[in-house]
Amino acid sequence: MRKHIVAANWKMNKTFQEGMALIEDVYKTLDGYKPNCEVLICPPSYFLGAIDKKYCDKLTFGAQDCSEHTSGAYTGEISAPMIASTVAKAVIIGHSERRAYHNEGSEMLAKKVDQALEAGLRPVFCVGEKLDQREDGTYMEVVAKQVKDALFHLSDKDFAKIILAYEPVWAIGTGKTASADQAQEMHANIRKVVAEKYGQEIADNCTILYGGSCKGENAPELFAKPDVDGGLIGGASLEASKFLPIIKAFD
Ligand code: 3PY
Repeated sequence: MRKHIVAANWKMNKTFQEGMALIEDVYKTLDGYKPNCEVLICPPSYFLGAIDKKYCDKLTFGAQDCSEHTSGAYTGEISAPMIASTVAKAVIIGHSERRAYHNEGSEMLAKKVDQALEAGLRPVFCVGEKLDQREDGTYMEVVAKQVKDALFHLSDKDFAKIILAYEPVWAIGTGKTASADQAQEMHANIRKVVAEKYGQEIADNCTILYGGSCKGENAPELFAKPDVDGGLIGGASLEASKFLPIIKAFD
């Protein structure tokens, strides 16, 4: 059975003290409770070196981005090996905010994925269509192309380490959520595209998360869909009391 994951994308939120307190809060809310999913927390990278290993018995950690370079004169950048030298085991790559505000296209994202894999991190690779692409009916091809262009150079062994996250851009930070049926339709198509290249077994084992205004109220319906394997959670991951119901949606 493929892995279910509820992942928190804190984006650029929380001071160091607030972030450490939130990790402690999330950890405490899991006290005496065994989630039916992996709980992955992706805070701003500068937290990662300071996170106590004691949290890793219940939580896994990841970064929100990595450089496409290994090291060198790239002021402000953080490399995959740097991330991997902390508690982090994963890294989000290709979030629509990075694609939009930092001009990240498939060629660059493919290099970031290679960097992450080389450093032993699991890439959480984000895809998703914009509103006009949803409305003009091209959304399936758009998302299939994002998957193919950045990932289909990978070997079977490497592709098997990828976690995919479908985040329709029109549902990010807008309060709008794809309906559970819209998410299922897209996830099933992504899995089909993966199966055509890598075979049914790898496709069936690939975790595909839904992201975009996912919260406690809609998570149970979304996660009940057969091809939705969890969520990549923005705003609702910034308070333990809002995040916990999403984790519990797998109960
Ligand atoms: C959101 O839920 O808004 C996200 O972008 C999660 O990555």
